[in-house]
Amino acid sequence: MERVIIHVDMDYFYAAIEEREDPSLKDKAVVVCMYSNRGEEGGAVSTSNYIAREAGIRSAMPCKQAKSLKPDAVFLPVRKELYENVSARVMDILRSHADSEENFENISIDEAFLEISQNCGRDFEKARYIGMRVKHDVLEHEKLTCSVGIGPNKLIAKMASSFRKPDGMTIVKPDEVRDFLNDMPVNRLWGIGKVTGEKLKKMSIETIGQLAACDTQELIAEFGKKRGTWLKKAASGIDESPVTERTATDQIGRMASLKEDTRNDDMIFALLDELADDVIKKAESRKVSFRTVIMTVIFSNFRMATKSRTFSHAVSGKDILHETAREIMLQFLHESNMDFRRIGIRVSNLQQDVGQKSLLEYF
Ligand code: DCP
Ligand code: MG
Ligand code: MG
Repeated sequence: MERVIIHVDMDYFYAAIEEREDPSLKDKAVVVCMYSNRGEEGGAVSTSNYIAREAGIRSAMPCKQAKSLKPDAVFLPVRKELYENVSARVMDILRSHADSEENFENISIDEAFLEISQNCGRDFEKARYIGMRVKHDVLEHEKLTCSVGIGPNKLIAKMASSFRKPDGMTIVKPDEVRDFLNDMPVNRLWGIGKVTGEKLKKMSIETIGQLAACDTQELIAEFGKKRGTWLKKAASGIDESPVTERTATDQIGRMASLKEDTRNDDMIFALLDELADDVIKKAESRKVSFRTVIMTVIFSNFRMATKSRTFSHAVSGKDILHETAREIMLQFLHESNMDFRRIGIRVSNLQQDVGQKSLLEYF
């Protein structure tokens, strides 16, 4: 069955956030630096805005070198926590456009895949509209631009999002995949690094089209079975990997949208109980108890709020989670008069339950 997948990558993410926070930076070259413990001299460039990139400044370049390329650029230290908070809010906006919770995959601080096959009825014109909505929502709520790629799989969507940057959107329909890839340099294929790129060059394979035309056996002989087969497939634009949320291993959580934006207690608590039940089931199957309950709500204006409660000891079971979740939810309801859009519940500070047998062994 054909799929439709969106990849979103934020534009010059850290530097864009700094520009947003301080509008006086707008027309200046901005370089965000990760300073090492040797101070300003030893740092490397995390990212820079597009004005700075015009001067040749690139990520991972020594800050010293960046300074010599553009002495009048504004150099700022990385503020990771701020960027992580912005990222979490952006991800919530993006997630709300995916077919469902499970059809969303956050792959880095500024990137995510969304499967939208159902939402667009597998129609790439409707997908274009969803892509525009995504860009619009991110800009409206976070004052940041992003670039969007839409394709029949993750590989193509990912390569499409970097095709036009910043603030771009590139759609590659299934029958356009071949042309899209054909003349691209082989090292632009997502997943090909320096080493593979150089090996291919030695084999006189310069473009993705040439790689796709290679004999699979020849590639297997050079790169091994797994890698060789992957190269052939990827160069042909084939990628079957699913879009799936990677949940943190130290947390168990569920989040879902309400049927409509609402403050209705019955609707909110019904969903909350359902989510809590799922969380408990997962915790029980992993045989863990938890000490912390965290609740996240997203309001109708996409603002996000989080509250948590930590117990002095590990707890488990449905009753305590339901009770805690309801208490926290009541606080949210008291503190705001906004409608709720999504609610999430997760447990952390997990502890492996000690079974009977191991208890005996322990003593
Ligand atoms: N980053 C970093 N060090 C790197 C690369 C990236 O610290 N070597 C950080 C800073 C970036 C963020 O990760 O803002 C996202 O990385 P991207 O590769 O998506 O780069 P940008 O978002 O900055 O720019 P672009 O507009 O090219 O996506
Ligand atoms: Mg980016
Ligand atoms: Mg990125």
